[in-house]
Amino acid sequence: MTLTQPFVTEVDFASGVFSPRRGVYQRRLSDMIGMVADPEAAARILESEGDRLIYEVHTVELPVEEGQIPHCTTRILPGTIGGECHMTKGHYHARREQGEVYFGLSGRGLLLLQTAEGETSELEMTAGSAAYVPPYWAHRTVNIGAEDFVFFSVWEARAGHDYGTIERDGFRKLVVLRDGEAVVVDNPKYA
Ligand code: S6P
Ligand code: ZN
Repeated sequence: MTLTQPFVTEVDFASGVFSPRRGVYQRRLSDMIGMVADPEAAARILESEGDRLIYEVHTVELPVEEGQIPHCTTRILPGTIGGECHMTKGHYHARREQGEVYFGLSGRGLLLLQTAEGETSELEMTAGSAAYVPPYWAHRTVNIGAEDFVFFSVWEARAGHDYGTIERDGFRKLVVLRDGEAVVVDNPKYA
């Protein structure tokens, strides 16, 4: 066990930026090819406009050990890929029994959840929403507004991330823009 020193981070609600800056990573269109419903549409955008930023994550760096509580912000930019709203990759926790809490900071989002047994849930999030991701639910967030959607997450260090299951099977539900409105539809390609 490491004795971690207490620390405080200032969070900008509009952008999710941490001060002082700690860890940051970005996911661009090229990182999302295996996750979007229409990879050909993604390839066309890549060709015509380049590798657009889809989301970025500001995070603290903590040892992966029992009792540590990682936390981060995620900023998802507005936009669509082949009609599908910008979203995170989505994952199960590698340790399925670990849950998580999300807190909305700005913009409008949908939190998509699903279980391996086939249950699904969609929760709307805005600034001030505290959403609970219970154990055993895969989770993905989607920007359904015209501004950045920014939220804060808190989880247990040993939860880990399983992206492979979602990359292989997809999510059961997709969020697409129809006449300017985000709607949740069944994913015709769900394995
Ligand atoms: C971590 C938590 C979030 C996501 C982040 C990016 O357990 O659920 O911090 O990591 O929103 O999404 P993803 O699906 O690319 O990890
Ligand atoms: Zn998670």
